[in-house]
Amino acid sequence: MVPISPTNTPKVSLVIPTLNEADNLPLLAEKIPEIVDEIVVVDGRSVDDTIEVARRLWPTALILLERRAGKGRALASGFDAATGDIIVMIDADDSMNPLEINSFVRLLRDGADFVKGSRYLDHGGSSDLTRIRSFGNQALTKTVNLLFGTSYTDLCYGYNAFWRHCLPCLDVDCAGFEVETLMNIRVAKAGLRVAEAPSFESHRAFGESNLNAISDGLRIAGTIIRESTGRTRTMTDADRRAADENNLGRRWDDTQATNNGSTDRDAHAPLRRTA
Ligand SMILES: Nc1nc2c(ncn2[C@@H]2O[C@H](COP(=O)(O)OP(=O)(O)OP(=O)(O)O)[C@@H](O)[C@H]2O)c(=O)[nH]1
Ligand SMILES: [Mg+2]
Repeated sequence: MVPISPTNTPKVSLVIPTLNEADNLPLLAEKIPEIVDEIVVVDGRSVDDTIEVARRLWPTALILLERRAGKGRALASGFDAATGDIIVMIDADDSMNPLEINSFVRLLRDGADFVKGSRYLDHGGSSDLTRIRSFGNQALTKTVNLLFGTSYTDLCYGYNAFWRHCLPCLDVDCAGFEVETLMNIRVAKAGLRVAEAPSFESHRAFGESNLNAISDGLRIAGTIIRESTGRTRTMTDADRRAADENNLGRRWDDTQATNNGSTDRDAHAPLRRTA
Protein backbone atom coordinates (compact mmCIF):
# COMPACT_ATOMS: atom_id res chain seq x y z
CA MET A 1 0.00 0.00 0.00
CA VAL A 2 1.23 3.51 -0.81
CA PRO A 3 2.06 5.60 2.27
CA ILE A 4 -0.64 8.14 3.00
CA SER A 5 1.55 11.21 2.78
CA PRO A 6 4.39 11.53 0.32
CA THR A 7 6.84 12.38 3.06
CA ASN A 8 5.56 9.83 5.56
CA THR A 9 4.39 12.67 7.72
CA PRO A 10 0.79 12.46 8.80
CA LYS A 11 -1.43 15.39 7.93
CA VAL A 12 -3.40 16.52 11.00
CA SER A 13 -6.95 17.89 10.73
CA LEU A 14 -8.65 19.64 13.62
CA VAL A 15 -12.46 19.46 13.70
CA ILE A 16 -14.19 22.12 15.82
CA PRO A 17 -17.99 22.09 16.42
CA THR A 18 -19.28 25.57 17.19
CA LEU A 19 -22.49 27.01 18.55
CA ASN A 20 -22.21 30.67 19.50
CA GLU A 21 -18.50 30.62 20.30
CA ALA A 22 -17.42 33.94 18.71
CA ASP A 23 -15.76 35.21 21.89
CA ASN A 24 -13.97 31.92 22.55
CA LEU A 25 -12.49 31.18 19.11
CA PRO A 26 -9.69 33.80 19.31
CA LEU A 27 -8.55 32.30 22.62
CA LEU A 28 -8.53 28.83 21.11
CA ALA A 29 -6.80 29.97 17.91
CA GLU A 30 -3.78 31.46 19.61
CA LYS A 31 -2.91 28.09 21.19
CA ILE A 32 -3.29 25.79 18.19
CA PRO A 33 0.09 24.15 17.63
CA GLU A 34 2.04 24.08 14.37
CA ILE A 35 1.40 20.37 13.98
CA VAL A 36 -2.18 21.13 12.83
CA ASP A 37 -2.41 21.34 9.04
CA GLU A 38 -6.13 21.77 8.46
CA ILE A 39 -9.02 23.26 10.41
CA VAL A 40 -12.62 22.25 9.86
CA VAL A 41 -15.23 24.34 11.71
CA VAL A 42 -18.77 22.95 11.76
CA ASP A 43 -21.22 25.56 12.87
CA GLY A 44 -24.67 24.70 14.21
CA ARG A 45 -26.32 27.92 13.01
CA SER A 46 -24.78 30.27 15.55
CA VAL A 47 -26.61 33.54 16.05
CA ASP A 48 -23.48 35.43 17.04
CA ASP A 49 -20.42 36.22 14.88
CA THR A 50 -18.87 32.76 15.13
CA ILE A 51 -18.61 32.25 11.37
CA GLU A 52 -17.11 35.68 10.67
CA VAL A 53 -14.62 35.28 13.52
CA ALA A 54 -13.63 31.80 12.29
CA ARG A 55 -13.11 33.13 8.75
CA ARG A 56 -10.95 35.96 10.03
CA LEU A 57 -8.85 33.73 12.29
CA TRP A 58 -8.37 30.93 9.75
CA PRO A 59 -8.82 32.19 6.18
CA THR A 60 -7.95 28.75 4.77
CA ALA A 61 -10.21 26.77 7.11
CA LEU A 62 -13.11 24.75 5.83
CA ILE A 63 -16.24 26.20 7.43
CA LEU A 64 -19.36 24.04 7.22
CA LEU A 65 -22.86 25.15 8.11
CA GLU A 66 -24.72 22.23 9.64
CA ARG A 67 -28.45 22.45 9.04
CA ARG A 68 -29.44 20.32 11.99
CA ALA A 69 -28.67 20.92 15.64
CA GLY A 70 -26.42 18.66 17.68
CA LYS A 71 -22.74 18.16 18.40
CA GLY A 72 -22.89 14.58 17.05
CA ARG A 73 -24.18 15.72 13.69
CA ALA A 74 -21.58 18.49 13.57
CA LEU A 75 -18.73 16.07 14.23
CA ALA A 76 -20.04 13.57 11.67
CA SER A 77 -20.03 16.30 9.00
CA GLY A 78 -16.59 17.49 10.08
CA PHE A 79 -15.10 13.99 9.94
CA ASP A 80 -16.54 13.50 6.46
CA ALA A 81 -14.98 16.72 5.25
CA ALA A 82 -11.58 16.43 6.96
CA THR A 83 -8.76 15.30 4.70
CA GLY A 84 -6.09 14.56 7.31
CA ASP A 85 -4.44 11.23 8.04
CA ILE A 86 -5.06 12.08 11.69
CA ILE A 87 -8.28 13.73 12.84
CA VAL A 88 -8.51 15.57 16.16
CA MET A 89 -11.78 16.80 17.68
CA ILE A 90 -11.78 19.68 20.13
CA ASP A 91 -14.44 21.92 21.68
CA ALA A 92 -14.52 25.57 20.65
CA ASP A 93 -15.06 27.08 24.09
CA ASP A 94 -11.40 27.30 25.14
CA SER A 95 -11.93 24.61 27.78
CA MET A 96 -9.40 22.22 26.22
CA ASN A 97 -5.71 22.96 25.75
CA PRO A 98 -4.80 22.63 22.06
CA LEU A 99 -1.14 22.07 22.96
CA GLU A 100 -2.18 18.61 24.17
CA ILE A 101 -2.68 17.69 20.50
CA ASN A 102 1.07 17.09 20.36
CA SER A 103 0.91 14.30 22.95
CA PHE A 104 -2.21 12.80 21.33
CA VAL A 105 -0.42 12.63 17.97
CA ARG A 106 2.67 11.14 19.58
CA LEU A 107 0.58 8.29 21.00
CA LEU A 108 -1.00 7.71 17.59
CA ARG A 109 2.39 7.57 15.94
CA ASP A 110 3.55 5.17 18.64
CA GLY A 111 0.90 2.66 17.59
CA ALA A 112 -2.51 3.65 18.96
CA ASP A 113 -5.44 3.77 16.53
CA PHE A 114 -7.52 6.06 18.74
CA VAL A 115 -6.45 8.36 21.58
CA LYS A 116 -8.98 9.67 24.05
CA GLY A 117 -8.32 12.49 26.46
CA SER A 118 -8.95 11.74 30.12
CA ARG A 119 -9.45 14.18 32.94
CA TYR A 120 -8.97 11.41 35.50
CA LEU A 121 -5.39 10.39 34.73
CA ASP A 122 -2.37 11.81 36.57
CA HIS A 123 -1.57 15.24 35.09
CA GLY A 124 -5.16 15.51 33.85
CA GLY A 125 -8.04 17.21 35.65
CA SER A 126 -10.93 19.60 35.40
CA SER A 127 -11.93 22.90 36.89
CA ASP A 128 -15.23 22.61 35.04
CA LEU A 129 -16.82 19.29 36.05
CA THR A 130 -19.63 19.77 38.54
CA ARG A 131 -20.20 17.13 41.19
CA ILE A 132 -23.30 15.80 39.44
CA ARG A 133 -21.57 15.62 36.06
CA SER A 134 -18.54 13.89 37.52
CA PHE A 135 -20.70 11.37 39.38
CA GLY A 136 -22.75 10.63 36.25
CA ASN A 137 -19.65 10.34 34.09
CA GLN A 138 -17.98 7.92 36.51
CA ALA A 139 -21.11 5.75 36.70
CA LEU A 140 -21.43 5.68 32.91
CA THR A 141 -17.71 4.97 32.50
CA LYS A 142 -17.91 1.98 34.87
CA THR A 143 -20.98 0.68 33.05
CA VAL A 144 -19.20 0.83 29.70
CA ASN A 145 -16.12 -0.85 31.15
CA LEU A 146 -18.27 -3.71 32.47
CA LEU A 147 -20.29 -4.15 29.29
CA PHE A 148 -17.53 -3.74 26.73
CA GLY A 149 -14.42 -4.96 28.57
CA THR A 150 -12.71 -1.57 28.40
CA SER A 151 -10.67 0.12 31.11
CA TYR A 152 -11.59 3.70 30.34
CA THR A 153 -11.19 6.34 33.02
CA ASP A 154 -13.29 9.05 31.32
CA LEU A 155 -16.20 8.32 28.99
CA CYS A 156 -17.92 11.64 28.33
CA TYR A 157 -15.10 13.88 27.19
CA GLY A 158 -14.90 15.44 23.77
CA TYR A 159 -11.16 15.67 23.16
CA ASN A 160 -10.01 12.74 21.03
CA ALA A 161 -7.69 12.00 18.11
CA PHE A 162 -7.61 9.08 15.69
CA TRP A 163 -6.22 7.78 12.42
CA ARG A 164 -8.47 8.12 9.39
CA HIS A 165 -8.75 4.33 9.17
CA CYS A 166 -10.99 4.42 12.29
CA LEU A 167 -13.77 6.28 10.44
CA PRO A 168 -15.66 3.22 9.07
CA CYS A 169 -15.76 1.67 12.55
CA LEU A 170 -16.85 4.93 14.16
CA ASP A 171 -19.59 5.56 11.59
CA VAL A 172 -20.88 8.47 13.68
CA ASP A 173 -24.67 8.45 13.31
CA CYS A 174 -25.99 10.18 16.43
CA ALA A 175 -27.27 13.69 17.01
CA GLY A 176 -25.98 15.16 20.23
CA PHE A 177 -23.72 14.93 23.25
CA GLU A 178 -23.86 11.11 23.25
CA VAL A 179 -21.30 11.26 20.42
CA GLU A 180 -18.19 10.70 22.56
CA THR A 181 -19.78 7.70 24.24
CA LEU A 182 -20.78 6.24 20.88
CA MET A 183 -17.25 6.68 19.52
CA ASN A 184 -15.57 5.24 22.60
CA ILE A 185 -17.79 2.17 22.53
CA ARG A 186 -17.45 1.58 18.79
CA VAL A 187 -13.66 1.70 18.80
CA ALA A 188 -13.67 -0.88 21.61
CA LYS A 189 -16.15 -3.12 19.79
CA ALA A 190 -14.04 -2.89 16.64
CA GLY A 191 -10.93 -4.07 18.47
CA LEU A 192 -9.00 -0.90 17.76
CA ARG A 193 -5.99 0.01 19.89
CA VAL A 194 -7.17 2.73 22.25
CA ALA A 195 -4.87 4.83 24.44
CA GLU A 196 -5.80 7.47 26.99
CA ALA A 197 -3.87 10.72 27.36
CA PRO A 198 -4.08 13.04 30.38
CA SER A 199 -6.03 16.19 29.64
CA PHE A 200 -6.94 19.25 31.68
CA GLU A 201 -10.33 20.84 31.13
CA SER A 202 -10.97 24.43 32.15
CA HIS A 203 -14.24 26.26 32.52
CA ARG A 204 -15.51 27.62 29.19
CA ALA A 205 -14.15 31.15 28.80
CA PHE A 206 -17.35 32.87 27.59
CA GLY A 207 -20.94 31.87 27.00
CA GLU A 208 -23.32 29.20 28.15
CA SER A 209 -23.11 25.43 28.24
CA ASN A 210 -25.30 23.59 25.73
CA LEU A 211 -25.34 20.40 27.79
CA ASN A 212 -28.09 19.32 30.17
CA ALA A 213 -26.78 16.83 32.71
CA ILE A 214 -30.11 14.99 33.06
CA SER A 215 -31.49 14.84 29.51
CA ASP A 216 -28.09 14.34 27.90
CA GLY A 217 -27.16 11.79 30.59
CA LEU A 218 -30.27 9.82 29.63
CA ARG A 219 -29.37 10.00 25.93
CA ILE A 220 -25.91 8.66 26.78
CA ALA A 221 -27.42 5.80 28.82
CA GLY A 222 -29.70 5.00 25.86
CA THR A 223 -26.67 4.92 23.55
CA ILE A 224 -24.87 2.47 25.85
CA ILE A 225 -27.90 0.16 25.88
CA ARG A 226 -28.34 0.33 22.10
CA GLU A 227 -24.65 -0.31 21.45
CA SER A 228 -24.66 -3.31 23.80
CA THR A 229 -27.36 -4.98 21.75
CA GLY A 230 -26.73 -3.47 18.35
CA ARG A 231 -24.45 -3.98 15.43
CA THR A 232 -20.71 -4.30 15.56
CA ARG A 233 -18.38 -3.14 12.83
CA THR A 234 -15.20 -5.03 13.68
CA MET A 235 -11.94 -4.65 11.86
CA THR A 236 -11.34 -7.36 9.29
CA ASP A 237 -7.83 -8.76 8.82
CA ALA A 238 -7.58 -6.65 5.67
CA ASP A 239 -8.60 -3.53 7.62
CA ARG A 240 -5.95 -4.28 10.21
CA ARG A 241 -3.25 -4.82 7.59
CA ALA A 242 -4.19 -1.54 5.91
CA ALA A 243 -4.22 0.23 9.26
CA ASP A 244 -0.79 -1.11 10.14
CA GLU A 245 0.57 -0.01 6.78
CA ASN A 246 -0.91 3.42 7.29
CA ASN A 247 0.08 3.75 10.88
CA LEU A 248 3.10 5.83 10.17
CA GLY A 249 4.06 5.83 13.82
CA ARG A 250 5.41 2.33 13.39
CA ARG A 251 7.94 3.29 10.76
CA TRP A 252 8.31 6.97 11.30
CA ASP A 253 11.54 8.41 12.47
CA ASP A 254 12.57 12.02 12.57
CA THR A 255 15.66 11.63 10.43
CA GLN A 256 13.86 9.70 7.69
CA ALA A 257 11.10 12.25 7.62
CA THR A 258 13.23 14.95 6.13
CA ASN A 259 12.84 15.39 2.43
CA ASN A 260 15.66 17.05 0.50
CA GLY A 261 16.66 18.91 3.60
CA SER A 262 13.20 20.24 4.33
CA THR A 263 11.56 19.29 7.57
CA ASP A 264 8.31 17.42 7.87
CA ARG A 265 6.63 20.70 8.76
CA ASP A 266 7.52 22.05 5.31
CA ALA A 267 5.80 19.13 3.64
CA HIS A 268 2.31 20.53 4.07
CA ALA A 269 1.03 23.92 3.11
CA PRO A 270 1.14 25.81 6.40
CA LEU A 271 -2.14 26.76 7.94
CA ARG A 272 -2.56 30.49 7.54
CA ARG A 273 -3.37 32.31 10.71
CA THR A 274 -4.27 35.92 11.18
CA ALA A 275 -4.35 37.88 14.39
N1 LIG B 1 -22.25 22.65 15.53
C1 LIG B 1 -22.70 22.47 16.77
N2 LIG B 1 -21.86 22.56 17.82
C2 LIG B 1 -22.36 22.39 19.07
C3 LIG B 1 -23.73 22.12 19.30
N3 LIG B 1 -23.91 22.00 20.64
C4 LIG B 1 -22.70 22.21 21.22
N4 LIG B 1 -21.77 22.45 20.27
C5 LIG B 1 -20.34 22.69 20.45
O1 LIG B 1 -19.82 21.53 21.08
C6 LIG B 1 -18.81 21.88 22.02
C7 LIG B 1 -19.20 21.37 23.41
O2 LIG B 1 -20.39 22.02 23.85
P1 LIG B 1 -20.50 22.71 25.29
O3 LIG B 1 -21.74 23.52 25.31
O4 LIG B 1 -19.22 23.39 25.61
O5 LIG B 1 -20.72 21.46 26.22
P2 LIG B 1 -19.94 21.15 27.55
O6 LIG B 1 -18.48 21.29 27.31
O7 LIG B 1 -20.41 19.85 28.02
O8 LIG B 1 -20.46 22.28 28.51
P3 LIG B 1 -19.56 23.30 29.41
O9 LIG B 1 -18.74 22.44 30.32
O10 LIG B 1 -20.46 24.16 30.18
O11 LIG B 1 -18.72 24.08 28.45
C8 LIG B 1 -18.68 23.39 21.94
O12 LIG B 1 -17.65 23.71 21.04
C9 LIG B 1 -20.03 23.84 21.39
O13 LIG B 1 -19.97 25.08 20.71
C10 LIG B 1 -24.60 22.05 18.16
O14 LIG B 1 -25.81 21.81 18.26
N5 LIG B 1 -24.03 22.21 16.94
MG1 LIG C 1 -17.60 23.08 26.96
